[in-house]
Amino acid sequence: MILHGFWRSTASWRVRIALGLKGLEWQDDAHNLRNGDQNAPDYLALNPQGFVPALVTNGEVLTQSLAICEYLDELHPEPPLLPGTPLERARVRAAAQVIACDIHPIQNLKVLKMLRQRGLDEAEASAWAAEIMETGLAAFATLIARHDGPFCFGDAPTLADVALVPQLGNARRFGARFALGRIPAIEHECLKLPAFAAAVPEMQPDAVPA
Ligand SMILES: N[C@@H](CCC(=O)N[C@@H](CS)C(=O)NCC(=O)O)C(=O)O
Repeated sequence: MILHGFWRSTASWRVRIALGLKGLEWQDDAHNLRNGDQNAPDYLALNPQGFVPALVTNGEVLTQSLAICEYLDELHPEPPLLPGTPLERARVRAAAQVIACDIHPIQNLKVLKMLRQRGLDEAEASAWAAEIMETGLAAFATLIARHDGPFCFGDAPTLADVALVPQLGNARRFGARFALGRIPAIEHECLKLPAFAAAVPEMQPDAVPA
């Protein structure tokens, strides 16, 4: 499998965690988003959205990180990323989508670039991203509050944790406050697991030192 990604991309990070949790091996093909590699014709042929990640497996190209994670989960059911009942699965998917559908898409690189083109300066664009993350993560914390830990939904990581941990990395980058409810404890617990620890941006071959 080839994972087209970028070290600091939170969506690529989600897939790295899922691959790691499943004990799968893959090769990285890095595309530097800062240089616009995602818009090169060769890459657009893989993902016309100009987004990473894309996973190439058995000659097929898969896009959208959550769809990729669920594909991996269906092919490699252990350990499961989704729980056993429809109700529990709906809850986990809802939490993951708070991040992947309602937080991340409105503060990603493309959107921040558009805001800058429309006159926001660097500080204003960063403040936008931080505010989106703070309000979204506050809702996420409330959503999972009534569930037991140490992970978002019980004693094993799910798709919700796979989405959460990378978003916290992004929140940190933009100075967003996220020490809400169980969130810091969940991050701490996840990072004890090798799959989460190996997936952090700084551990990736294309990482650029700060
Ligand atoms: N919903 C997509 C989002 C993908 C996405 O936004 N990727 C970002 C990096 S995290 C990207 O490639 N951005 C390039 C750009 O904004 O130009 C997914 O989950 O895969």
